[in-house]
Amino acid sequence: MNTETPGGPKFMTLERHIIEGEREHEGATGSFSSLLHNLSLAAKLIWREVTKAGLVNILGKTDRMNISGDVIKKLDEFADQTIYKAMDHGGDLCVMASEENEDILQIPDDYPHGRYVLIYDPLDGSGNIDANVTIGTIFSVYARVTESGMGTIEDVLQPGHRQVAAGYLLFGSSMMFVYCTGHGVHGFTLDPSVGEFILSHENIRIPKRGSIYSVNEGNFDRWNPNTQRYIRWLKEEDQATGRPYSQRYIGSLVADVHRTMLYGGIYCYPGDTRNPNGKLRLMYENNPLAFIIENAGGAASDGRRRILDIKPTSLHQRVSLYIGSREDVRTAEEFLAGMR
Ligand code: P6P
Repeated sequence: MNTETPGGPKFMTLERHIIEGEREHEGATGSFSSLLHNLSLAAKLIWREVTKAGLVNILGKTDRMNISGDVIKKLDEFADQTIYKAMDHGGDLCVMASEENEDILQIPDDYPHGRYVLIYDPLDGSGNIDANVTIGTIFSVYARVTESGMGTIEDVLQPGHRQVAAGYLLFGSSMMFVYCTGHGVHGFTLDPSVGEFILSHENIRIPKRGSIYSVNEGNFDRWNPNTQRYIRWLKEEDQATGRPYSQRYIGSLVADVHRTMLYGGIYCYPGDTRNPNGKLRLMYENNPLAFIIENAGGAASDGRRRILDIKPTSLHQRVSLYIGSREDVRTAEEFLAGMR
């Protein structure tokens, strides 16, 4: 515990933080807390395999592709199954949806059905697994819209502004659990010696403008001219506006967005001539990260519309993403609208 500097982050575990959050909601049944607790257990189980990757036969590919055409890695499959099994019997959920599965995932009939919906990307950035680069899990929680019983696609296809919570797990030099229930964004770092997530980043706030941009410039020739002009503008010399920006791109969305939230700047995945709506999935990636970034004081758009206002039309639909510091996202939107 940090006793030298009074006023530093209080010594708080994720469990305690969840319980205190529950107490602020009159009439809370504890179901939401139970959901988050079970998710934190799944996080530790996935982390245990991620740290062993390379030592046991958990690396490499399966012979399956997901609906989005991505080859499913063994660790993807492990993470997907671990989350489902950790969450299916708690009685908190009426339905789930995973980026690795084409359709919604029903709760087994013999388990109770609850009032929440869990949508998750079990292991994002999995192309980096074999190279030991940071990867992550992204999750999103909604309240069901149907009355009772088995959840339906209607419970899942909700606009992002209806999320009641969102978060991500970061498997990097240390393991982090970052989440938001609409009252600030809080990061917890796993202390493996006690197996507890300890509050390490309380109430994360993103700078209103940064000096880092994060995009795969390999796609430059396929972008539309306004997108190309924006990225060129970031690289021009102009001390008055803090340019040129530095370029950082890990190729793991969770890691790139986490850095953007802490340091400021912008992460972009633009549409292009090959993928007009970009590569990232609205329900599994853009919505949860937009909910988090907005709660940290930032912004997230598809270049024109606020991500959280987009009404989803299909489970795996892709949407371009510009996410980060509020002023950086606004500047990007001005270029994309041809206003600059
Ligand atoms: P590209 C990983 O597959 C992912 O979904 C995100 O984690 C990452 O930001 C993006 O794709 C990388 O895509 O086209 O730059 O390799």
